[in-house]
Amino acid sequence: APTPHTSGPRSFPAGFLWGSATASYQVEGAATEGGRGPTIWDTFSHTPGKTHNGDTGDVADDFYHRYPEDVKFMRGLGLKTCRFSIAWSRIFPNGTGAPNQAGIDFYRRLTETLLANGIEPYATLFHWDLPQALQDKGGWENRDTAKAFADYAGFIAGRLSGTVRNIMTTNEIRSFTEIGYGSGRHAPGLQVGRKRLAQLTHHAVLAHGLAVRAIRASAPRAKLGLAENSSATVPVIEAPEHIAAARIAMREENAQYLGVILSGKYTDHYLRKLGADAPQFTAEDLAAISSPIDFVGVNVYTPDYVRAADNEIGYVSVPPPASFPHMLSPWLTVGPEALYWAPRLIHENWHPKEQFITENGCSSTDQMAPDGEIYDTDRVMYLRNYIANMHRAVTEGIPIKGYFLWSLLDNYEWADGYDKRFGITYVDFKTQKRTLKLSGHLYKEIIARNSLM
Ligand code: GBH
Repeated sequence: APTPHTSGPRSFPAGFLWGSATASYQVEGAATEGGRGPTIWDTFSHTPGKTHNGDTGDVADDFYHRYPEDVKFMRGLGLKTCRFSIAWSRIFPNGTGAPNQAGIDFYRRLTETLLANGIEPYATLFHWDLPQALQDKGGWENRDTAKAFADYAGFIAGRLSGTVRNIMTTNEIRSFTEIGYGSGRHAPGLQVGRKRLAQLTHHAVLAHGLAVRAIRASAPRAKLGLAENSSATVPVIEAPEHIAAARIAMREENAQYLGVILSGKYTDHYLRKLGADAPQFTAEDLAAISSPIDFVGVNVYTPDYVRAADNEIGYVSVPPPASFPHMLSPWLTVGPEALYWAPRLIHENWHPKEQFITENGCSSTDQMAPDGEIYDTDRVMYLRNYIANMHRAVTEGIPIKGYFLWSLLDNYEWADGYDKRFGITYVDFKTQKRTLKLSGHLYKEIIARNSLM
């Protein structure tokens, strides 16, 4: 095996955490086993016409049963860490009320198995699978959901404190609010309009903050953060005026998500833009929302190009032309420099102590060649270039401590069902057989050397 190094021109700092990321509903399956309660994704995926081909996460990667083999597989890749999510409805089948011991035991076994294989667990407490019982009471539109989340978070962090030291409260507040209640493409499939969307987004950031407080009380040694898909603003040309514009855009495009969480304020521009549709909130809410955290997780996929403009706010967005290259998912435009600019501009705006890239990856056609190999050379190209840009950020002193590739396995890609594969490992969904793709071999080499080649 190659010797890991830390001093070559393309190497990463010693101890850099290379990992992979997944989410409960996308991999676990066993949707009705172990006392798990129904979630909004069970309801949505079983509603005709909502997902590609009517696909559901009923079985997915069957990770609930196959995790012992899958963890061994991770170890074979050399992964140092694994990001997974806890299904709220396995712990509290109705969102609140009596806990379900079988659910707690599942995550205890999973995290013990990870540790026994030398892999550090990074747990996300909410990756979109809201208990249906809470949706029946209004979901994120109901402020009580924030309190219910904090209760669940404090409870499970305490119960797992023996094996789980690193916790992310939520995954992508921006996505589950905008797509669940704005466009309606994801569960619960609503289109509530701008005012209600702003208010429920406030409840979601409040849920994060209240959860931070609850976890500090129940698991004082935990390292806490969240995983957010910030808008990854990129200066269209790397010239000082456009860089300054991208810095402002980072602040304003993320004002109701990372911005309020890291600064404790909604920006004047955000509140002015919304006018009468601005959320109702108190100073106490803002204090809770901005409770200190230990790290910021950033999910990076696509660039949002901006340029300087002579207008009130100082920038305009530059939408990609129709010819712009993208991966198999039409939304996934290829802009490797997003993995340099997002961490840098987050650092320059809010100075979080540590950052992690909590997701980065892509969809590809992933056809199996006659020799049984999967030549996903486009994903190899994608990863090499994105990781090279992260390397630039690390080299310039942005405190990025680790990288979680999305995803270890092909899995249930939400409304796209099993049609879009994001794994570095191919999954035959008929047999559950796993086959490492060419991109998986690349990642294994990068981890072994702690360096790009
Ligand atoms: C992440 O979202 C998620 O955290 C993860 O669960 C997911 O599997 C992964 O990315 C890959 O998609 O279909 O036009 O409505 C990334 C941000 C936001 C990108 C929703 C896709 C849907 C666009 N995603 N967006 S559309």
